[in-house]
Amino acid sequence: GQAQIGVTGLAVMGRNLARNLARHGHVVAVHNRTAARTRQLVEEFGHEGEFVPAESAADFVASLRRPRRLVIMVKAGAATDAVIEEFAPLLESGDVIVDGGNAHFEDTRRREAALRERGLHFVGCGISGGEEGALNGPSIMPGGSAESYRSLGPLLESIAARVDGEPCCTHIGPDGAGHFVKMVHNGIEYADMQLIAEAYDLLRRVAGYEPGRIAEVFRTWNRGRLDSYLIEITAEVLGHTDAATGRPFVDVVADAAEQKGTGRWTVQTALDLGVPVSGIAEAVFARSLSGHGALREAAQQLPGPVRPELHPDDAAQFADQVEAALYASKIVAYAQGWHQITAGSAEYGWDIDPGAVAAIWRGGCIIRARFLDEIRAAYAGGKPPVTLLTDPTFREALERAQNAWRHVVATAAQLGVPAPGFSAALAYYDALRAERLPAALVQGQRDYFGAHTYRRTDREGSFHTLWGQDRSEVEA
Ligand code: 2AM
Repeated sequence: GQAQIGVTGLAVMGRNLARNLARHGHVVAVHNRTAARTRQLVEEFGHEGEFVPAESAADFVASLRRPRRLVIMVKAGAATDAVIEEFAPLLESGDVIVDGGNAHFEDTRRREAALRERGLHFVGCGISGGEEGALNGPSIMPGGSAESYRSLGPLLESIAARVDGEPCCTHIGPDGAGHFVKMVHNGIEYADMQLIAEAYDLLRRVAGYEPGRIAEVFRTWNRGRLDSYLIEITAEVLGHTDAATGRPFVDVVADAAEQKGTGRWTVQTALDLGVPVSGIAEAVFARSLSGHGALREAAQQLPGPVRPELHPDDAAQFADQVEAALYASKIVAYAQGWHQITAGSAEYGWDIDPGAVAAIWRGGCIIRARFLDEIRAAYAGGKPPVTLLTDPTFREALERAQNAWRHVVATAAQLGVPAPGFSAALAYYDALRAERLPAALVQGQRDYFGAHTYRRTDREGSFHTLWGQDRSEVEA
């Protein structure tokens, strides 16, 4: 076989990935269950590079140079298993199967273990950036063995987005590490989007700005430390006018946010790992709440604050405070996401380099931003920070944002504007800072009703108070 790599599953993502590979001078074998798609790809885009179309699985495999590198781009779940089972028997020891779909990392771990038994490398590979990214340079998060990366890495790096000349692709870690990190990326994306949406809501309902004005504010922010793809596209969406009605586009869109599930996975996994990702969780819950029409309808009659909604005397000053609150909350959300990455890495033995993850998210993906350079720098020193919050750069930003952050959250509460992302971020920050937490009281309650025992601050051991008797303490 002559092809350096093959792609099977030629819907938009697979097709664009194959075109990206071909445009970079690689000979790409292409295959699809329905052969019409394969023919169409070669007809439409054959001039972009060297494609080797195959109609049968056997021809497809035969067209690949060894060790064979075969990328599967089909729907996550049963389809992925079906395609793996179709191709695995045709492959030989040392060949590499790449799953470029949005698989759950536990599925990737299972598939990797099963294929390793059969002498095959299986690489669960997170690919971020959507259709456009797949074609012009995505952020790529491959898991799997180090050996597989030696053969696959250069190909993937050649088609990834580039920032300052560096490819946005690195070997994340063994088995499911790549899909895990991609999952957390999406969770952080949910949190970031929610925070930006709250900033918009506050500028509109508290500062009294119209969407077009807010678009301008966001464009200004995008020239500063908040510079990011998400702020950029938010300004575009807010500046857009609905052609049919002449009204701001954002006002004619139904306010029920949908989700495909990776944010939910992030939170479910965080619960299992015992990692408090409250910013991501609030973002997932906020989308969920928005879709509960009957619940929201029933709640329309509930009373709000007695105080009228006062516009601050100085709306411009409030806008600056929202910018600071957004930046501080964003630091918290990302700190939580990185906590989850390091916790997952420890739990599964992945040895993930947290700075490298920041580096490959600087380009190609939805959360790409200047901000990620700071996170990378925070992990570049000798000893990684326990939390990003205490990195000197972020610590200073949090210090400067203090008053504004608190004022914005307090104002939101007083005026009845929901800001779950901003509030949860601030609560997390204050809880971590607290010298003593009311968790001590919770332990007392648990010991009272369930004899769950507690530890003491002054002595080793587990203790139980005989609440129903003379309230003496016994060592458990
Ligand atoms: P199709 O064109 O034959 O439907 C996205 O759905 C892509 O995954 C499509 O290219 C689709 O092929 C492919 N796909 C979906 N389910 C599949 C399966 N069970 N086996 C093979 N390919 C599948």
